[in-house]
Amino acid sequence: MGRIILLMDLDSFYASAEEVRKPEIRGQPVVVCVYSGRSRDSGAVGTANYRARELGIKSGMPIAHAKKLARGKDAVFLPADKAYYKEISDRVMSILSEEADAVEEVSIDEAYLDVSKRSAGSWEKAEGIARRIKDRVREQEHLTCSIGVGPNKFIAKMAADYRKPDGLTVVREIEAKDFLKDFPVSKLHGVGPKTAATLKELGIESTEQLASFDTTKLKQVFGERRATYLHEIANGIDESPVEEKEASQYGRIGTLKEDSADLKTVYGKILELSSDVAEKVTKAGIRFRTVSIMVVDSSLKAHTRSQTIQPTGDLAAALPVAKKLLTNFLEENPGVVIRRIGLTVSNFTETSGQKTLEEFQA
Ligand code: TTP
Ligand code: MG
Repeated sequence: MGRIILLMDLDSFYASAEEVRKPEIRGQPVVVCVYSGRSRDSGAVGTANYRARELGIKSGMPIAHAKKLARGKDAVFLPADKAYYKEISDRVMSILSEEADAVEEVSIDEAYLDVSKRSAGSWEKAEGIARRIKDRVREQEHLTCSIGVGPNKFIAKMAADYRKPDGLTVVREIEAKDFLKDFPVSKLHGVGPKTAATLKELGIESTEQLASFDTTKLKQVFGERRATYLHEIANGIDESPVEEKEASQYGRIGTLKEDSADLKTVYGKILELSSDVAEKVTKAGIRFRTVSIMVVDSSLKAHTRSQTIQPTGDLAAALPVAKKLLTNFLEENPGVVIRRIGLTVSNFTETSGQKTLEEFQA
């Protein structure tokens, strides 16, 4: 049985996250800035919403340049609030971990999911899972995402980028080569401007050309490893597995049988979810420092409460902390009724090759 892999990417993530908590800015161009702190406008654009992209504003652009493009356009410039985006990201990743056999976080707003087992190799089932993820993320976080479904990570990624925002693109194994053939090589995931320029010198511009190019010649130019990689992706081949080890958090979120504000009932659900989280922590061999509860109330507003503790690899140590966080939440929010509850541990002290989610920091 072949694999079925999904890639989920949140749409204009930081900007959309700001629109969620500031309804008054919805409909305006929104630019989220990562300030370097040197002078007033030094730093780069983290992201721009799609309205602001229409003005030519892009991720990575100097803030001063973005301000010029936005002059007279009623645009909103906001500083990035990473802690807030990470809370949302953790809750989304928890949804994903409920919907997949394995999840590999790629960045704060992007993850690969292996759904081969649970879809039993059925593309219809896999598409159903993708739709359910989109619905759940929209309902719980009021955010849209784009999902690509494919026979491997590379095709899933290309499919996710194909239609954005709010896209869902399924590329079956038999359609993969045809799907890829008209892409310019510069648009292939993993091919940067330097590689594209070298390929152009060889007369290769389309993926179709790369797919059928003489591999011996390709190896002379790029070396064995890189040439094999390029040849394979152009042919829609990518054997790399979805690897859980790079997760920045392990969590599970679940829906209560009935909405409730009763500590015992809600904590009972946390206990139920905790065995899955414990299993992941043990399997990954990590120690965590932060325990969080994720609450979605009956009006579908999402909340996170966290506490830092001594590093531990034992989930049992997280349970009284989660109970305390829940008790405090209920006390601080009288009248709020809980619909969904989650448990997350994060802030790991030992992982193998963990990628930092702060990699975008300027
Ligand atoms: P992306 O997924 O690359 O971009 P995006 O979610 O904003 O837009 P798209 O709809 O095209 O997916 O990156 C995720 C977040 O990472 C983004 O919202 C902000 C942050 N980021 C930076 O801070 N700097 C950068 O240069 C990039 C590319 C992203
Ligand atoms: Mg994104």
